[in-house]
Amino acid sequence: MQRGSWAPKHCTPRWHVAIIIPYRDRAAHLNVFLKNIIPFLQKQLLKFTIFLMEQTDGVAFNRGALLNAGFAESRRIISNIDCFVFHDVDLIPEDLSNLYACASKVRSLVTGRRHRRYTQYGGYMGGATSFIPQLFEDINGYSNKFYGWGGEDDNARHRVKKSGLKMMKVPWEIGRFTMLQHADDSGNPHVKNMKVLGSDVLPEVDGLHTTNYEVKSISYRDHFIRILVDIPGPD
Ligand code: UD2
Ligand code: MN
Repeated sequence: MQRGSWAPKHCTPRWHVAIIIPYRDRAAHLNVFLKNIIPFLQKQLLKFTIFLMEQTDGVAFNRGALLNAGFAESRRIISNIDCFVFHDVDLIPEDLSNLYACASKVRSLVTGRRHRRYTQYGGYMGGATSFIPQLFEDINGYSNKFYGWGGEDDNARHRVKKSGLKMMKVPWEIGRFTMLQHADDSGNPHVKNMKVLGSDVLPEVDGLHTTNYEVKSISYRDHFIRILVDIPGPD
């Protein structure tokens, strides 16, 4: 067994899932998240490894670049991961039948928050999404150009469409999550020109293959692997 991974003992798991968490300065959320997600994934009898992709201070938060770095680094550490779930730290799944697995299409695992339905525009990509590695490569990952809150999820929707791929979402009833309360983060100001950028930054010019980051440290914790990365500021 790889360090930092978990697998069921009495059956052969169908997937080895990497849970990639974009993260900075949300220790209270991380605690609650881990307490909930670990038993949840264990009950689903998945083999899994959680990667906490933590961005150093100084540059506005960049969720897309962190997720790209998480994809690349996790594959470098464990070569045979066959399913990726990109997951906000503040979302707790409420229904055990929301299987954290992959399909031949991009899957959005989130449909609503508690009893509220998210605005379900087609291709909603926020919160938690699963990809087999080939699909993530097909859309060239996320854009790296979104510094601050917003836009990278809508841009990902354009990338899926532009690459001729389809998305699926889990049924409304099982895709409900609790979102932990939070205020806006000072290191995560709203993205300017979100709409323009949302449709403009396309997979041909920017994404997984152009992600620029420097790994500062990798540490193995009890149930996850923390990777601290420096992301250079916007050009
Ligand atoms: C929505 C989306 C999220 C993302 C974001 C826009 C849902 C449920 N979530 O989240 O996926 O598209 O809009 O960028 O639709 N984070 C930190 N530290 C920070 C800032 C962010 O750890 O200082 C991480 C953390 O994992 C957080 C995630 O980034 O859950 C998304 O940021 P948010 O929770 O502030 O944004 P929110 O809830 O509007
Ligand atoms: Mn949130």
